[in-house]
Amino acid sequence: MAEAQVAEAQNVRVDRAAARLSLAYVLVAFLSFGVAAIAGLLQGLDRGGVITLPKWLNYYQILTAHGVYMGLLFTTYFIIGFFFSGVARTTGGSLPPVARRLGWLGWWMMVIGQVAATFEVLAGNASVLYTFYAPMKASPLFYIGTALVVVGSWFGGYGVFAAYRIWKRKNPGKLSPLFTFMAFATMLLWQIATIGVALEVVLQLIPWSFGWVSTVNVLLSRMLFWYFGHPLVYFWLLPAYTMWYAVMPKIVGGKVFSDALARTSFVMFILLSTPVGFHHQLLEPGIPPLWKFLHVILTMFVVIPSLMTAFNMFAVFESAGRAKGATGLFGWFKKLPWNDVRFMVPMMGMIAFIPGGAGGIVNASNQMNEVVHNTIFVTGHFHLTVGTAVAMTFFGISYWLLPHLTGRKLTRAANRVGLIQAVIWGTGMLLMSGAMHYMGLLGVPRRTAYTTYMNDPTALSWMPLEGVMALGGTLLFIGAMLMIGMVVYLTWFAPKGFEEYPIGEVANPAEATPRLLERWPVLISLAAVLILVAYAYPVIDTLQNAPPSAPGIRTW
Ligand code: HAS
Ligand code: CU
Repeated sequence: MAEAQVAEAQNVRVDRAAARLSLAYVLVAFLSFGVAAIAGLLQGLDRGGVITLPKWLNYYQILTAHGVYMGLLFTTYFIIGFFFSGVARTTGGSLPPVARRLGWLGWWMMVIGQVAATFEVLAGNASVLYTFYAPMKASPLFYIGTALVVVGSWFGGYGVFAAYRIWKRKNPGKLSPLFTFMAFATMLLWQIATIGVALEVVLQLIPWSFGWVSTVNVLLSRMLFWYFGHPLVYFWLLPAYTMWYAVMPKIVGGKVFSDALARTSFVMFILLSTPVGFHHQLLEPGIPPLWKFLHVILTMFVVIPSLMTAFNMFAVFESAGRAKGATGLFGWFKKLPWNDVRFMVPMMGMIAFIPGGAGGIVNASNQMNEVVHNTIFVTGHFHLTVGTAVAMTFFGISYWLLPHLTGRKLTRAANRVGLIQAVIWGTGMLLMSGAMHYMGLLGVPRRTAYTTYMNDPTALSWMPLEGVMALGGTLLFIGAMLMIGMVVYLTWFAPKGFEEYPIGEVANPAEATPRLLERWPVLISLAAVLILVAYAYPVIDTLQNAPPSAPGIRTW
């Protein structure tokens, strides 16, 4: 590409129509985030024994709200909004009309579904947590609402697919832009993943909650849930990885280390994310141990693309630093733009992902899972992964994405507040998640309201740690409110101007990326084979030899 073209490509601005769509998603994401943060604060203080919730507000009700709003709504809206903007940015600045229409349709479906589900949670008809484990039974409207959110997110995905296909048709034989490829791959993973939860909700939970059938096959419902539940966590992670691979190099003044490596890691996630669900059910009776073991092995394989990502990031940071004159083994470290909120916030997320990922490997290790399963160690694990690595990357993205979309500038003052926000969030998470990991090893259960277990001395000895958790949670709440303030400022009040949408250039454009990485029919078939190997026998076994089906219960 000629110099002038490169310069032009760098300054591509997402056009108004695409920006409005993207903004609609991102703003609902942060609205949901704010609600989730309030629920989080209340439950942290209640569990820590600092406050007592009023009679009309149940701990499990706000725990459900927190999980659904943070885990399902904040993430999904943000991801789709971010992807639409980046696809527009890397395919010429706009979205094809059909992609936008699909995007808006999806947005409306999600909003309607969200309102319905929220209504039921507030009414106290759905305190079933974000995993809605049967035989706990919520009202039909809760399941219908959440199903509508998922179907809406499919339409967001169809919008991304449409933009990708139209670009491909206009550029025959060319490799798609890296960002657009990653958005496509992630939404494809989401399609594969959500088959499980769609089957569970439509075939099992909705008919059962209406009373059309009186019992539910609990084992099958959980299998279908975790078929979805694990790739769900990569649906959260891959947009963060998209930022790390495709955007971060530009921010640190470096280049994309290897296009082929980046795409290979995403393809590995498509293949390996799904056939691993039993690592959430290692202690569940009724699943043959051999199949659990197979899922454990495959889980260790799906760690590889994350290790590749870690390698890639170090390579990007080191080569960027060396290009700026860094010497010695760690000289590059000092050359990183530590005062730039666009770098610093996602970087804190990355650092948190090292212990977060290590904890995941502990969880997945068959025998060690017996120690940590159903303890608050697991809660600590996912607050480091989704609550820190992913959330902080999303915060970091917002600092440039929002002003880019609204034609404003990220000011120096906003940059400084952003850094403070990040330190508060990071400290809160360190305290809360650190306490959670430690308490988990002591055997403290997860998903429990405040209790002293009839003043049992062991349980009483946990109380100071519960206090640390509550303190961390309070800091997180302050960080969340600051973040909301920044979102409002950057969307409506920051000075007008142009904020760059950073997209990295590939270091060695001459290095050929294997074409196989975009042969979707081949890759989807391979994924299907792995899913059949991992799930066909256990599902058939469960259908034929299921333990007695259960009637619904309300535990709250
Ligand atoms: Fe997990 C439970 C295993 C990753 C989220 N996980 C959960 C739950 C959630 C969750 C929400 O095997 C709870 C579900 C529930 O409610 O019951 N998890 C893993 C494994 C990984 C993993 C093996 N989890 C994630 C990610 C999540 C997430 C990512 C969200 C985004 N997880 C489990 C298991 C359970 C589980 C069991 C069930 C436990 C039970 O018994 O219930 C792996 O994917 C992790 C691989 C990651 C790495 C880290 C690589 C590091 C990188 C950063 C590099 C840093 C740089 C910066 C470059 C190996 C890429 C360096 C700079 C410096 C200055 C040093
Ligand atoms: Cu998992």
